[in-house]
Amino acid sequence: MIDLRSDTVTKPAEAMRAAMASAEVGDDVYGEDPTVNRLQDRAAEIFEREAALVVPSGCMANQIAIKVHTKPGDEVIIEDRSHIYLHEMGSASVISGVLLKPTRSEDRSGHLRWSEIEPALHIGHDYHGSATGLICLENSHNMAGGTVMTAEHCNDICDRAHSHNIPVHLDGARIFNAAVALDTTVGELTRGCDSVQFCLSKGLGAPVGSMLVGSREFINEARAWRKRLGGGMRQAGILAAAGLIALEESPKRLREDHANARRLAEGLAEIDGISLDHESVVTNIVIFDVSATGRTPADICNNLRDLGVLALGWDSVIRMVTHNGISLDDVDLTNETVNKILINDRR
Ligand code: TLP
Repeated sequence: MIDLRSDTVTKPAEAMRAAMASAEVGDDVYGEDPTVNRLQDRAAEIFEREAALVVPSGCMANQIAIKVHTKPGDEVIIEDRSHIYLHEMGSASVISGVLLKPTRSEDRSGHLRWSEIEPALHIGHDYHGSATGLICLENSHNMAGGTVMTAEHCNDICDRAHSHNIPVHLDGARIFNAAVALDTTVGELTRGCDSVQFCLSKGLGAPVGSMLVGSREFINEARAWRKRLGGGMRQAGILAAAGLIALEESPKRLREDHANARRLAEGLAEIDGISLDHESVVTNIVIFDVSATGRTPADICNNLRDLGVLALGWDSVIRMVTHNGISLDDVDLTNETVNKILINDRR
């Protein structure tokens, strides 16, 4: 099977499995797991922050950040196709008692500009409204097709938010993809944000885990919330050993995933009935519209599955994500398979 459903499907490399098998461990709830501590120190260093924390998943990392930054009744400004809004099961309302204020970015990239955030702000002492307690950003933007936000753009939002005493959290599940695409560092790209979550278990290829980075004070509070939410793991060094390899080694090969995604997009864009601007594909996510084929995405995905290709479809679009388990040959075979299915349709 050529599995393009997500970069979450990656399996740990041999080096990761070997490191996991021999990892030095301790009880991380006591802060005594040396491998976890090494991973946290390295993440803090790479992101140029005071501290970092390992958490089981990206969802938990985002939810802890929202909890630490806000109080119940606050409003959180967020792009309306972001993961926190669409795919975290209303957790921000359940856990933090906040309202998410979904705000549409009119830019194709899906990245909100300050001019779009400003009208959504609630600041001051309006007795009726709920106050803006946080702004959440996402880089790369998954549902907008892995699009990237520059450091300048991100800093502009952070500076203006901070001038109103509003913190900014970045869902950087794929921040390393964004940094590679923009030829910069994750430190540079996230400097203005008060907290960042990034995933070890997506394009970086670790089996489990995400990390939060921020100030020591933020991370101390985040550690307490991780425990409350049941995320205090014991000999987590077994997982952190794979995480260390993901952090140190995997960013070097993301360029390959991006080149594969671009080639996939170029091939797909040539197929009748598919609408896709391949120039907009700069990381590892390809989203294309199939309405003009007269077929539903679910139907096309079922046909693809029968021919050995897995993809995700919803509304009028299909998403394909490249990762370390996808080769150039897989990409070419996928393009041929989509072409075959849609050509057969036209006969
Ligand atoms: N994204 C998954 C699905 O949940 C949609 C995927 O296949 O892309 N932030 C962003 C931007 C994400 O894309 C995801 C996962 C998460 C957070 C959550 O990470 P996990 O799955 O580790 O909780």
